[in-house]
Amino acid sequence: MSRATLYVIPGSHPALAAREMLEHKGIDYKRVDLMPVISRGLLKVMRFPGVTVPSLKIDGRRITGSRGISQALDEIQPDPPLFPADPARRVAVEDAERWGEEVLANATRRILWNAVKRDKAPLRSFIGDARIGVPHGLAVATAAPIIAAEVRINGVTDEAVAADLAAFPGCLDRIDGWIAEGLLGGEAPNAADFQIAAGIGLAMTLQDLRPLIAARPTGGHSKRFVPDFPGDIPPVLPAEWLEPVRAGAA
Ligand SMILES: N[C@@H](CCC(=O)N[C@@H](CS)C(=O)NCC(=O)O)C(=O)O
Repeated sequence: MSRATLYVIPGSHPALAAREMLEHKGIDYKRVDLMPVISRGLLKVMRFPGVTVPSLKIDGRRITGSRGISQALDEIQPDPPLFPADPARRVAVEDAERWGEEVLANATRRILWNAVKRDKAPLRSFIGDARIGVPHGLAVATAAPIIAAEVRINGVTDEAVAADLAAFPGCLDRIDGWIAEGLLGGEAPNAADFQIAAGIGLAMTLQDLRPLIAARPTGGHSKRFVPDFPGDIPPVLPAEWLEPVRAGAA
């Protein structure tokens, strides 16, 4: 039996993908909740190869990154698999998973921090039952330096986020297409299902975006693979940024 500890930040989408993958595999694990930014120093001290969450310690191995985790989980416990046995289908799932991480998850992370920069109060709704070492209200009240650091670390400029939103309808079309062709949303979940469902789950925490996503196959897909995504952000993004999303969803 594998012994696993998963390091997460409450509401982190790749961390939620990792949690769902561990649960899908039936691997027992301990979850450790970290505060953003502070997480970096702790993961470094613990000698992980990177400073982001999710980071997983399992069977003496230390892995940082949701895609490294999905690969390692299949090595450690092949059943049920996260990648198809057929080589061509495996490549297709790996490509979709990589897009989910490099394009979708980065865009939704930038959108999230831009919204939180405008109003930090909704951060509290992301913490849920997490044990972060300080009272949740205090964590939110003192979050300004953490938000400023995340904005810097993740390149959260207004220009980048306006561009992310302009590209977002294309992301939704791409995911709906993959669902229609059966690459995503099949009977047997794959690593791309979890990665992409989590990225969309984060986008759906924004009331600005939720109704536009919920009406599409990708909304149902996200709810199926990451059902308990925490967080709720009332409308906060500039109306002109949302125009392309509304037009693309119509
Ligand atoms: N591409 C990485 C993303 C890692 C990442 O940026 N994680 C964020 C949370 S979503 C994090 O650790 N943020 C805290 C920080 O960088 O200070 C993955 O899929 O694991």
